[in-house]
Amino acid sequence: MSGATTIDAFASRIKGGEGGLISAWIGIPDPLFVNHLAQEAFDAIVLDMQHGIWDIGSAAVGIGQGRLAGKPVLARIPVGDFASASRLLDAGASGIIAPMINSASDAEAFAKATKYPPLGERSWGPTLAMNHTGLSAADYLATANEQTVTIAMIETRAALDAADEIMRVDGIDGIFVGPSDLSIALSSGAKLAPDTAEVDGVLKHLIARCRAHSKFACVFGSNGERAGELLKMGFDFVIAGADTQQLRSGAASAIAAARRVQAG
Ligand code: 3PY
Ligand code: MG
Repeated sequence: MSGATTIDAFASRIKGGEGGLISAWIGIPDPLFVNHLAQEAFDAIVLDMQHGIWDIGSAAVGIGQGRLAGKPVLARIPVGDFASASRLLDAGASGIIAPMINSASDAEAFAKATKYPPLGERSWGPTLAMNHTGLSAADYLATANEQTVTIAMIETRAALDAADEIMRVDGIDGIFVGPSDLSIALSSGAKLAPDTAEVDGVLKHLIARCRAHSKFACVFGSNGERAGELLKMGFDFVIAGADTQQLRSGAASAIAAARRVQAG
C-alpha cells in the first residue's frame, strides 16, 4: 500500500475493545461548531441528522472540520435514509448510526448501503474520503469495510425482541441504544424516562448480548454524570449530552457565577 494506510484509528479502537470512549453530539448545523467542540478531549464527534438540522452539504463540511482537528466524525442519519449513509461515508465519515433498526431485514438494508461487496452493495465514489485520508482508490476499497463502522440503533420493543438477529448481521459492527425512545416504548407512550432502573436493566441486558456477539455497545447519556454511569455499566462509547444542552448549561452556569459574585 502507498501513502496512508488507515481511514483513521477509530474503528480499530472501538472494535478492539478499548472502551471508555466519549463523543460529542452535535445537532446545530454549523461546521464551526464541530471545529470548536473538537478542541475538547472528545474521542469522536457525532453529527445528528435525525433530530439535528444538518443537511448533506453542511455535514460534509462538518466532517472535514472534525478531521482538521484530528477527530473521527460519525453521522446519525434520519430514519431509513440509507442513501445518505453511503454519501456520508463518501464524504469521510468514520461511521454511521442508523435510528430505529427494528429487524434483521432493517439491519441488512443498512449494512448493504454502508459496506462494499461481498458484505454489502455500497456504491463507489468516496472522493472526499480519499482526499481526507490520502488513501489510493485501491487501498480505500480494500480497507473501508473494516475501517468505517456501521452502528444499528436499538430503541423500540421490536428491536429488543430482534436484538440477537440484528447483532447477527455480518455488516453490523455495533449497536447504539436510544434510552429516550426505549423508555417511551417500554411505557407504551406514557413517559419519557431514560434514566430509570427499568431502562438500566435493559441496557445491561443489551451489553451482555453485544459481548456474546462480539459487537461493541454505544449509548446516549443525557449529561456527563449519566455518561460516567453508562461507562461504568460497560458501554464502549457514550454521549455526554448534546451540543444544545452543553451550550445552555455553560451559559446558565456563567450567569449564575456572575450573579453570585455580584451579590457577594
Ligand atoms: C434516544 O435516546 O432515543 C436517542 O435516539 C438518543 O438521542
Ligand atoms: Mg431515539
